This record gives sequence, C-alpha cells and structure tokens, in this order.
Amino acid sequence: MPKPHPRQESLRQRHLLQEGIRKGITTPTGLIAFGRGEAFDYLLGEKTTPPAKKAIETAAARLLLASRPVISVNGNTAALCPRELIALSNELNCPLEVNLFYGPASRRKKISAFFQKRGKKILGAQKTVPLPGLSSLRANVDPNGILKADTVLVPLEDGDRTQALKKARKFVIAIDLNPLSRTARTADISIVDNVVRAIPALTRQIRKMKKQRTALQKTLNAFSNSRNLKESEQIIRKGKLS
Ligand code: PTJ
Repeated sequence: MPKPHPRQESLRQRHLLQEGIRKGITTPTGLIAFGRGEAFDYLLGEKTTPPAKKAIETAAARLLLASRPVISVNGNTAALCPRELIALSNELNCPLEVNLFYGPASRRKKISAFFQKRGKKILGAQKTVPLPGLSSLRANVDPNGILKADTVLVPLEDGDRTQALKKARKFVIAIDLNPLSRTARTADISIVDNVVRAIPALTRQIRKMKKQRTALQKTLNAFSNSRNLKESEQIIRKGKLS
C-alpha cells in the first residue's frame, strides 16, 4: 500500500476485503456492496455525522437494556473489523454469530476459525435451525443465538432478513451507510455510518453509558429512526443538516 496516500484509509479497507476474499471468508460480491457503501461514505464526509452519533448513543442504550443481545457477523464485517467486533461482544458480554447471505456453507466454518484464531469462539457454524419467513441462507440461525435473541445488531445487511427478524419480534439495530435501504428503513435503530467507525464508537459509548444506567430508557424513548434517517439523507443530498 503506498504511504502516505490521500485515500489511505479507503485503500486499507479495500485491501482488508481483498485479503478476506483470498482467505475465503468474504464473498466476491462483498466488494460490490462495499463500493456502494463507500460512495455514500464519501458523501457523508467519511465521518461519523451527528445523526449517526445519536443513533450510536441510542443503540448503546438499547444493547445495555437488552436481555439477550447478539451481534451478527458476515463476510465483510469479519474482514473489515474482527478485533473491534470482539471488543464490542466482550464489552456487552454477548455472542457473535456468523450469518451469511452467500454460499458456500463452508464459509461459516472459515469465519468461525478466523475468530477462533483471534481467541473468540463464535456461534452459527455448528448446528443451525431455520428462522421462519426467510428463503436465503441467512435463515440458518443458532438455536442459542439469534433464534433466542431479543436484540440483534446487523452490520451491513440485506432487507429481507431485517424484515424476518422484525416478524420474529426481535429489536433490530442496523449499521448501513445507505439511509434509503430497506434494512435502514425496517430496523428499529439504523446507524448510517461505516462499520469500521461505528463498531468501535458503539463500544466506547457502551462503556460510557454503563456508568449512567438510569438514563438508558429515556434515551431510547426519545429516538425516532425515520427522523434520524431523514437527517442523514439531507447530509448526503444537500451536504448539510436539515
Ligand atoms: O458475507 P455475506 O454472504 O453475508 O454477504 C455480505 C454482503 C454485504 C455482500 C451482503 O449482505 C449484501 O449483498 O449486502 P447488500 O444487499 O449489498 O447491502 C449492503 C449494504 O451495506 C448497502 O446498503 C451498502 O451501502 C452498505 N455498506 C457497504 N459497506 C459498508 C456498508 N455499510 C456500513 N459500512 C460499510 N463498510
């Protein structure tokens, strides 16, 4: 990687995905999904915007209030921010679960081994059961993980699963750079930010809010996902807050 380079961080993320594909943990289609996300990120100034900060604060409150939170991991997030995902799951004392859209099924085992190498056992690579209302591979969930979860964090997701999770009465927190996506519109809280920034920001926020537990429900009640998404959309369309 050329150093220094004005687009160094972007090159770093692309390189991580390229490596993910080489290791067999990321699907080649993940590059296309990332490219779309990168375009939105460019328009958002490649920063965690004020509406994203609000969504992160609210997501932290909900994750601290949840009785069985689970963090879903796919091929892109495994490649982009594995250590950050482990730190978040340790901070919350909740499981990571691999859940993939694309085959082959062996990719689940590779992702599980990838985390195991970093000292973290994750769910979703052993016995799975179908989540009702979903025809894609994403329907395969761990009976002790997403199936029983009350809150699921879904970074970089597709709309169908978010809808299926909602139908299964889960509280869904999404991280998606596209404020117009079905995922962003269906989730209860959508963080319009790059996972690479959002996951560590969420961990920091949880650490901070653990000390002020009483305000959690108030923070959650004050949040409107549709209003927050509109604010992100305004930044993208007009380059400023509404
Ligand atoms: O590993 P798999 O098989 O589960 O597949 C993962 C991908 C991401 C390929 C799959 O879920 C997929 O095709 O996703 P979509 O439907 O293309 O949606 C991806 C969404 O994530 C889009 O709205 C992108 O804008 C957004 N996105 C891409 N990169 C990032 C992102 N959001 C946050 N951070 C990113 N780095």
